[in-house]
Order: sequence, then C-alpha cells, then structure tokens
Amino acid sequence: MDLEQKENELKSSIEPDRLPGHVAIIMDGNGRWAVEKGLPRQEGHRQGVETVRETVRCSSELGINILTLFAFSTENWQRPAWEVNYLMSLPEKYFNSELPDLVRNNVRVNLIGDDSKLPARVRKAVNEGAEATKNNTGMLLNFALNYGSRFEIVMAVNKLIKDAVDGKIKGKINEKEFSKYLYTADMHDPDLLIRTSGELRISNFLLWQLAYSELWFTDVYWPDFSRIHLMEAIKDYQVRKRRFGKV
Ligand code: V0D
Repeated sequence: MDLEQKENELKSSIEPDRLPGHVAIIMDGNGRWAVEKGLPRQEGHRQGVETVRETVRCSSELGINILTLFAFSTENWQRPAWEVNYLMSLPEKYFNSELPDLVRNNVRVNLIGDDSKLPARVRKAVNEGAEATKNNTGMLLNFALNYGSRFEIVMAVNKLIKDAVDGKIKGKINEKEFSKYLYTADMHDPDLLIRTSGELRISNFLLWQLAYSELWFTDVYWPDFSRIHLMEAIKDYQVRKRRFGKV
C-alpha cells in the first residue's frame, strides 16, 4: 500500500464530527534528528519548518479549529547563540513562503508568549503574519514563542492584582474568570497534546490549559512527523473514552 493510499484510508477512518477542536504540539527532536543523520543541528530545524507547513495544512484540511505549536520556550535561550540566532530567522522564513497559503486557507496566526524579549526582527515578522491573517475565520494557528507556562500564570496573577487594585474585580474570581488572564483567553483548552521525540514530559507548556487533555506521545522526531502521524494521533484520540475524571 503506498503512502497516499494509507493517508486516504486514515483520513476516512477519522470521524469529522468528533475531531479534537484544539490540538497542541510540542515539536521536539530536530537536533537529534540532524545529529543522527550526521547533519548540522540547523538542518533539523530547517526540516522542522517543513513539518510545520505540512502539519498546518493537514490540520486545516481536517477541520481542526485551533492548532497550538510550541516553537520556542523560555528555556531555549540557554542554547548556543548561533543556534538561537538561526531559530530566530525561522518565523520570517516561514511567512516568506507560507503567508499566501495561510491567507488562502483562511488561517489566522496568533502569538502566545512574552514577545518583549524577542529580537525586533522576529516581532516584526510575527506581527506582519498576524496582521495579514487577522480577518481570517478558519483555523486559529498559535505559535508559542518565548513561552513558559509558569511565567504565563504569574503574569496572569499580576494582571489580576492590578485589576483588583483598580477596583475592577468584585469579590472572588473563579477558574473561568482566571483563564481570561492567560494568553489563551477565549480559546477552549487543548483536547489533544502531541509530543514528538520520545520525551514523556509537559515541559512547562500550557500547564493550566492541559488539565483535561488527552496526551499522545511518539518516538518519531519532529522532522519525520507526517500527516500519517497526525491522523493516527487524532484517530487514537477518538478511540479513547473521555471521562473528565468521572467514573
Ligand atoms: C524550530 C520545530 C516555525 C521547532 C519547528 C523562533 C524548532 C521549526 C516557526 C514560527 C521553529 C514561529 C512563529 C511564527 C511563525 C513561524 C518557528 C521557531 C522555531 C523559533 F509566527 N517553525 N519554527 N519558530 N522551528
């Protein structure tokens, strides 16, 4: 059976009315993929961008409402300067080739994370991407850039304190109100988290939002992650009984 046949078969085994509305992905293993192939690490990142393109296209085709991709964590600054510099060139590179497609496919781009510490060039690229797609009504594509979940929660608390001091809060707040202070305000929580490259951790990604998400792990390195894997994850998600902690 060839790849296209397998893709089509998987696609038709997915129930379109029970899709995970929000899929989040920790895109891990670019460096290891490259090293194992005897290539420079940046070759892994370059190939990783190709996987982002395919994943975005496939998700949007399937009818996913929100796709959230963990592109750069607050811990990633500790990598060698040359690697960080290379990574910081990727948003621009991605939009240069992909923006027409994103617009055509009605995808809206959004950033989650602390953009104040990103190089001006990256902020400019991301803002232009967000601006060019802001009226799109199809899939919402979140890029988590300089994102850390504990930082996000602490930031939310600080904003909340300010609102309280300004007299904007009446009495106690509940979970729903608290979540409005997060980067993901007004988005529903991820239904499915995918992590590639065999690591079985959440790594400070969407700690609050992942409370009830199904978790799906694969040993496949991000550059080798394909439509097939995405659809397998979605299929698995549909098979699992979601009980939300009830018996
Ligand atoms: C490398 C694997 C797309 C993870 C995917 C700055 C590591 C490829 C973007 C991107 C990265 C980010 C924002 C945006 C548009 C595109 C990206 C980084 C790394 C870190 F608005 N891929 N990608 N950003 N990699």
